[in-house]
Amino acid sequence: GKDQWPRGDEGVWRDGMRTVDKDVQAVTRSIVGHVQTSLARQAYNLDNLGAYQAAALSARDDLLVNWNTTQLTFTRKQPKRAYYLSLEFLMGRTLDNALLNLGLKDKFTDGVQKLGFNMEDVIEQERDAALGNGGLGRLAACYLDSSASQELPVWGYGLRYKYGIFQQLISPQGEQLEAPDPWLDNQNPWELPRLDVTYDIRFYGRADRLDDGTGRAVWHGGQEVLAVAYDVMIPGYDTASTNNLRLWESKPQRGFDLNSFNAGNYEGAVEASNSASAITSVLYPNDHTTCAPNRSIPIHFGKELRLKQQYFWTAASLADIMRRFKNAGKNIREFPDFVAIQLNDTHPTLAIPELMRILIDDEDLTWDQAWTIVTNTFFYTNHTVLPEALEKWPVPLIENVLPRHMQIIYDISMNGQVLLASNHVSDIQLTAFVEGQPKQVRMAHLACIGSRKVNGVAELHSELVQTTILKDFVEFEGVSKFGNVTNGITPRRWLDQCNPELSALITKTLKIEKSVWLKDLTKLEGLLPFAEDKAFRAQWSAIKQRNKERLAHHVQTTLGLIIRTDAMFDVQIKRIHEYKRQTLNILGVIHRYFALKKMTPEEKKKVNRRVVFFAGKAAPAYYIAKLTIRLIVNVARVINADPDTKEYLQLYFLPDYSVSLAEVLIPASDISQHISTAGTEASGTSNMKFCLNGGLLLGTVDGANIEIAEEVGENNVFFFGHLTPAVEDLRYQHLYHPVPIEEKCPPLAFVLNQISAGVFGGDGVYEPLLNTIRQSDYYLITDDFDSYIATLEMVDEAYLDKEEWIKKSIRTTAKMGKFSSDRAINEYAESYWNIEPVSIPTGGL
Ligand code: GPK
Repeated sequence: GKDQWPRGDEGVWRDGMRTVDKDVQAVTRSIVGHVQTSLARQAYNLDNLGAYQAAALSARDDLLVNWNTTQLTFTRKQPKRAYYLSLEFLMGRTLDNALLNLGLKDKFTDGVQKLGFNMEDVIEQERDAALGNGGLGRLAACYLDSSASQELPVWGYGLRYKYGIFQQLISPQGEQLEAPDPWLDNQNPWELPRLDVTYDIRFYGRADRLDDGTGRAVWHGGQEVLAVAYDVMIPGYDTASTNNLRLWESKPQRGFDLNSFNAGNYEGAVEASNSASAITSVLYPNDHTTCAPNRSIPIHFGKELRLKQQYFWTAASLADIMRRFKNAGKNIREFPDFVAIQLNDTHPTLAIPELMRILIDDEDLTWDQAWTIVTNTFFYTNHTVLPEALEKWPVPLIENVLPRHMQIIYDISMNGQVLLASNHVSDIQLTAFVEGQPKQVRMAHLACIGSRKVNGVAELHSELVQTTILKDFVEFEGVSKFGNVTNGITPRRWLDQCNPELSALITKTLKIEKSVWLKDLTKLEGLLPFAEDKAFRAQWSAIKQRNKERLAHHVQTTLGLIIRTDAMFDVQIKRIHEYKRQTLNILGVIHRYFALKKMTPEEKKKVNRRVVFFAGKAAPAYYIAKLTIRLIVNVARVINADPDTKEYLQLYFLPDYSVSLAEVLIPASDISQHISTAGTEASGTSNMKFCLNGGLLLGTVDGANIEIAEEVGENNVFFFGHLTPAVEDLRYQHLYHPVPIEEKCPPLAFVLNQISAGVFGGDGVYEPLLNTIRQSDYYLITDDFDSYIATLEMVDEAYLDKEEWIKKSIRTTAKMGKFSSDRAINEYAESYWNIEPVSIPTGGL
């Protein structure tokens, strides 16, 4: 209506509005315009980086049109919205994805070419936005893509780290070195600074309870830090719907503290401003956080800055959500009817006491009224049951940094106890606290008690959440509070974008529009009959071959290594962690190496050639994980140089694993390894990506591997190892009835002894790593080694039957429909958040 146009002549406004539909000429004009004005550069000396920047600015203009329309539509319609709070968003590159989602990829490719550039080279100029460690952060990114693609009103909230996950370098000795990731150095065209959207966030000071019987308190004094919003546009696929990811930057409230400046304390003033900026300066590089790998020293013990990050982000996000809610003119009691907040792991759990604080201290609600609102607003997703990864914060630390929140947490705990007593539940040691000196708050317990629903990320994992870490709560609150949402991945990035040839073949074969099957991935089942079609199989395997060549080319240009492509590509890429068992894989490689050395030339001719790839980062303080990298690199050095074996076995550790590297590795893989100790990998998501691209799966009966096997059929995956129920008992046996490895598993003993003997150098450096296996062997390497080796041999045999292998590959892709993140996000929208799609008009308002 007229009231939506605040000033002037509507026709003149409309006339000036940009739209998205463009021809190639509009694209080239827009790019040239940005070269000329935004970049202030000359056509004659424009390099690839400049071309990328201009193309990105042009695509950004298009995104902004849709983004504006979407946000205005939400403001007018006031639908219930969901907010995804995640400390990590592992976005990767944006340009290619944005163009594909906008349907402008071909036009830009043409346009860029007319201007003398190659689109692939231009795309390669972009730095990854790597604001995450691994699976948890990438899941958040896939969920944003799916939310926008399904026109769901979902915003992400996170932190705008100045430095993302560290850059990994490998020293000549094979050691991991960390360098900062200055991803913002070349400007970031994908973010909009919102210098007008700011909040003051308090730390420290005092909380004084009022004596008026209301339970209210006043929190005052301490330090105030400014939160500034940066918005990142999240385009949906084949829709105008473009959501928002709001990232907060911390700044000193005023450039620096004028009072101390005037008092002549210049250094003190600058110090205060430094500490404010420090909050969002760097992503914590620990995956499965809180505890050091020796399972006794908490990494975050006393890590005040991490706690400040968590509060800064949750407080700014809640203030923003509350402001938006209030602008809509609703009554505070209706909050849960318009707002759902998803807690991605326990990192944002402080949002629970923070919302209580707002409702009680600022909105004058009673405790019970506030608690009803809170427990109908939040939803909590657990991502791990590893005991050492569960967040705990020392009470004295919270008391100092967030005195009012500590009071509220105590009150939540006390109320829980009262409820318990009234329910005659006597013997469970409830809720938020553990004993010990100092006392610690168990964040998973607080997140659970303060949420409407709690879910795990794959069926087995969700079961384990209910029977182990949150068992008491299931008893206390009832099983209906607990659920499962199996993770998913976006088929846009993880098939269409990273494997364009396969995507084109699928479209041609299914005879339906790409935009249809990419949004209903179960349509892939239509590929099943083509597994029997020889000509189709030939095309399928030719694409895999070209993807291997693309990877080999990438490795050659970036690392200068020559990789043979007439071999099976065997890939394990993920964070380096004992539970993920990269050690099992490298020990298997060494075993294969010695087996090859013993063979006659005749025997070798029958061998299946293998190229084994590893990639992944280790947390900088995770000593054993770093040793694992060092071992892999040094084994590679020996194996790749050995004339007896190098034709049959090659091994590479590719440094600096990233989303962009995954996009090259995954489509090239024949088989990938997901070999965690049973019950430890909550879900895994790269397993889904490999299978979607026709790679077969070698894995344990763990996480989403199980559901993948259910979909594709057990005869199309390679499973090995002990099952979850056996794990506890095996660990007990290791401790109380240990059997020497020489007896238990002689081939493994041989491999370990070769490493100790220095065959791969190192002068004894690997002993601490080997001792984790020789001593308690917590992750069951000695128990699973034999079946692992036997299964690797089955894989070899299967691969030698080329046609059968391709059939398995096709069948695998065909049955991956379930693992689209569209399905997962719909489950959250329907069964958790209770939100509905909002259709967005194309071409602006
Ligand atoms: C789980 F607890 C954590 C963590 O700190 N970081 C992380 O990436 C992963 N995860 C799980 O390890 C994966 O199994 C899972 O697929 C992923 O989260 C997403 O749920």
